[in-house]
Amino acid sequence: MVGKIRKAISGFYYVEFEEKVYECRAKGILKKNNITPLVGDWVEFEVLSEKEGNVLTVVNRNNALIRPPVANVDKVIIVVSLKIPEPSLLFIDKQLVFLQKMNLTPVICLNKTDLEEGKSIWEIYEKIGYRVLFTSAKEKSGIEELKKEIQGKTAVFVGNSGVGKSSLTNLLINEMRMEEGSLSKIERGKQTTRHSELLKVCEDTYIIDTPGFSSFELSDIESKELALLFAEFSEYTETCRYDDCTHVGETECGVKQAVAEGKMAQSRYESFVALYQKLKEAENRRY
Ligand SMILES: Nc1nc2c(ncn2[C@@H]2O[C@H](COP(=O)(O)OP(=O)(O)OP(=O)(O)O)[C@@H](O)[C@H]2O)c(=O)[nH]1
Ligand SMILES: [Mg+2]
Ligand SMILES: [Zn+2]
Repeated sequence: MVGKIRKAISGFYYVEFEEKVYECRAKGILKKNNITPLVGDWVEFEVLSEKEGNVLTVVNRNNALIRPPVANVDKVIIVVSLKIPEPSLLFIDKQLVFLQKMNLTPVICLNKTDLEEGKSIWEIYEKIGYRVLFTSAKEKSGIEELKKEIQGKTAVFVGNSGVGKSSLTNLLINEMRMEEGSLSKIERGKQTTRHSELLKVCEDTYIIDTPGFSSFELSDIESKELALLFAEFSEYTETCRYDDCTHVGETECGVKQAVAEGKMAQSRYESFVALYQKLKEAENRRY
């Protein structure tokens, strides 16, 4: 039998199969092969009783994120709070680098527009070519746009704690379910999310609500490939004096020039340098 993992909590996997959920443990073979099942994974499992089972194998994944640990996502929504908590551009840029590396193009959702406009952040990312949406879960604005983004997909909402992931998730689920008129509304409490959970919105549409996190390590990325993961850099690197320009110490650098001429956002460059130095330090420690 093949089911989908809806939730993973302290060694238990909640596997959905034909509208029923089985509480499963992972069989030893998975641990031996160092495979950790993730929320969103399709798994082969055996039924032990009415409500229990064992996960036997993980079916091939399309992709797997590390932070948050989820698999088989079609769409990543980076939720940013425009105020309370204050947005961190470095955190956004780091997320973008990580997702670029994974070949996933995220949507940036600027939430809490009732508290702050956020036009300047919108400009930075819209200009690079990212899809940037404005929402207010409080005023229920921008929800239509968000709906269109996730329709027919498995979408994961990521971002710092308190930015509004769960609020947006709940709104979307209830609105989309009402339109479809089949599944019942959900009432989830207003609290800090502790576990990632795959929620069925309506036919073919799922949302994974995840716990917030503010720091994570960029692993498996080398300092010298970082520039390639900053989407807009390629427009400017042609005019770098050296082919192997790091865009950090060199003076005749197309990227630096673009910043000086106001073509590229200063904040993006600052994020690049901060992340580059972090990666470099880690590399120096390793070798
Ligand atoms: N003013 C305002 N408050 C909002 C908005 N969206 C969410 N909030 C509030 O912000 C707080 C945090 O919202 P959550 O949806 O729990 O945030 P979260 O991202 O799920 O947080 P974690 O589960 O801790 O990661 C709650 O008090 C919400 O009511 C919004 O658009 N405007
Ligand atoms: Mg939450
Ligand atoms: Zn350069």
